[in-house]
Amino acid sequence: MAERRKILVTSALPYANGPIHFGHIVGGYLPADIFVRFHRLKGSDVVYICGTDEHGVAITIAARKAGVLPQVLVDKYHRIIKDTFDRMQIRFDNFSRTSRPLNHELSQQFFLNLLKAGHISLKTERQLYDPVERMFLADRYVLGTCPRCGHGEARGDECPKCGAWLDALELVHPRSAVSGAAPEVRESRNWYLKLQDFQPRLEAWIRGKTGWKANVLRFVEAMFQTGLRERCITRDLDWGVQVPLPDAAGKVLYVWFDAPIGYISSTIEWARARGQPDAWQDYWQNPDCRLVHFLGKDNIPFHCVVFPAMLMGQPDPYILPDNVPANEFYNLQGDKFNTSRGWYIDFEDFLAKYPVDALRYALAASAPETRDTEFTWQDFQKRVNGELADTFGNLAMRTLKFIASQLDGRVPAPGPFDEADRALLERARGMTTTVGELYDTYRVRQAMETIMGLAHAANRYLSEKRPWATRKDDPLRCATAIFVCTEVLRTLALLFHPVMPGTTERLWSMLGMARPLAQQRWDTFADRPLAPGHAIGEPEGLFLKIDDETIAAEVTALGARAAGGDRRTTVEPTGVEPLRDNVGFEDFQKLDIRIGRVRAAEEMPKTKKLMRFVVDLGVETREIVAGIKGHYDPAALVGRRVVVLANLAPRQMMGVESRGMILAAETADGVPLLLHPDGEPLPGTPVH
Ligand code: B3M
Ligand code: ZN
Repeated sequence: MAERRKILVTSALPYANGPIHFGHIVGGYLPADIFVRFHRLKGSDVVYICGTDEHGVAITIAARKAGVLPQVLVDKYHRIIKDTFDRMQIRFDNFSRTSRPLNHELSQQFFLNLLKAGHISLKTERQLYDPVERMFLADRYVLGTCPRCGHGEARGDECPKCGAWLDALELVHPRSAVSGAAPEVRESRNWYLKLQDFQPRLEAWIRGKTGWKANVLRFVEAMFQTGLRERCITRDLDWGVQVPLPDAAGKVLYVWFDAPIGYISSTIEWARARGQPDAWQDYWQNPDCRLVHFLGKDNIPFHCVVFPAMLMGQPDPYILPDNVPANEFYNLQGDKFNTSRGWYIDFEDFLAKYPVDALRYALAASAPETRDTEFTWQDFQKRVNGELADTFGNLAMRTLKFIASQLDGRVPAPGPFDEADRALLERARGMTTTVGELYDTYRVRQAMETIMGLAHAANRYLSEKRPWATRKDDPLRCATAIFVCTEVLRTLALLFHPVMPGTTERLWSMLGMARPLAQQRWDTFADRPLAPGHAIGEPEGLFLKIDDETIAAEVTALGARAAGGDRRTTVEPTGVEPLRDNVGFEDFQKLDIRIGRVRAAEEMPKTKKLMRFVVDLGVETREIVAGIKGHYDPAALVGRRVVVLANLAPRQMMGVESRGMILAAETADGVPLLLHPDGEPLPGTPVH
């Protein structure tokens, strides 16, 4: 037997700086998961790799905003993001984190290899510098107008609108995202990757590709036209992968250097976990392996130019992607998804009310494969009611209930086929080829249309054949029609399986099948029709319809949330203690609670929890010790207002006299969340 085709599939590593939304899922994850599930049915040897991207300024800015250390932030969002993927039935073979030591080591090795081969140069060049915050402004720390498309919110390294890979110095009207100040230009010593060394090889490689999306090719060609040049691949930051050289203190690798290497380290992790530590090389270093990167269009330059160049510059023979099927953007009811503005749909919430397969289908059927598309509640309702329930579900119920009630629960033996019977049967049988081709070439939307078209045709056929009317007078005609419809249903289960795995397995067992659908073989499926006499299982509804009021309520709730009613909090409460006994107002009045302003904050040595503060209370400044170490970045707290119980009797804590208490909420898992007032009251302002 020929060796099973090896396929390595990756989905872009999401930044662990916030929750992911429908747009992420439909762009880089669901299409990949569908592709992987399809290829498992094909019998290919597929490995599906992902993980969180935990470095870079996307992380440090979010951590700073939340007032926590980057590590605390990425730990939290790694968990939350992974949970969303689980709920969405996106099944990676390994889900790693770029902050793991293995990824650090491998990234440093890649850097040293490129340096040794002469593809990296060290230069002192001009960089943007924030005079207020006294820091170099890398990447997202600087905003400005995109020199390519004129978008006003371009970042120092990329434009979220047109996807250009930028140099911060190219931005028109740059401003610091930290202080808002106009940056100065200062010299800094950094390492540059000489991309121009690879241009001829990259061009030859990409121009030899067939089947790539036009948007991806256009983008890359434009980069070639401009001409590839040296790009700075190190940053003055204290979060990330250290530059592995003796004279590089305070320098880390640019996040887009170590992030794609995360694909490789995640594959190594997978291989080690299976007890075959070298198995990753059978994919990454095997010229017969097909590598596919799924992602959104803003990640094109890094996957089609930068990472391939980094791979070409290694002494080991890495493979390059066979395809990079990048998707366009996905919006929500006419506007961009925006979690901080409340313009999003919470996965947990959504999936508590609607089945995951309905969402997977609706997303797949509206995926932004060739142009920007959007999720609307109305479209979701239409797809669930009109397509899943009334077309696919209806065919299943009409057919299976008929068999159960009229035919003793057994698939009937067909009589001779007429033209209509044969046409439908052949259409169904040919579908493993046509739909297989669509799945294999990343055209999921068209696959959904084609499969639903078959369900639709089968419903029409059933209405024309009217088996319930021919049952008595012409039982053979009745049997033939039911046989044909059962064959169509069996095929629909397979065709829809990559998109709706749970529902189709349910249908499969209603069809009375013993071995799971996931273990069927795509290529031989059409040659193994149901045997007459086969006993089916218990038919039950596949999809529930959603009524108009429910949809109207969802649309209203979305609007209300965006208007500020229900913002997502940073840390979810997980449990509450019972309320205590009442106290009199006089007792409450004894407490002197004031607004304080943090003048200084530092972590105390030799303790796990304590941080030492100097707090301005208006009338005086004093020292207070608080148990929040590890949860907040002390530097980010300076200047912040806090709420202080000012007349708590002084206490000695680790050698410091703490005078007062900084109030914080404490979550059930022990995370302290500092309180702060609305507005900016003066220090000393009383609280009651
Ligand atoms: N984290 C960008 C993004 O989430 C980035 C992808 C990395 S893939 C190696 O858009
Ligand atoms: Zn742009």
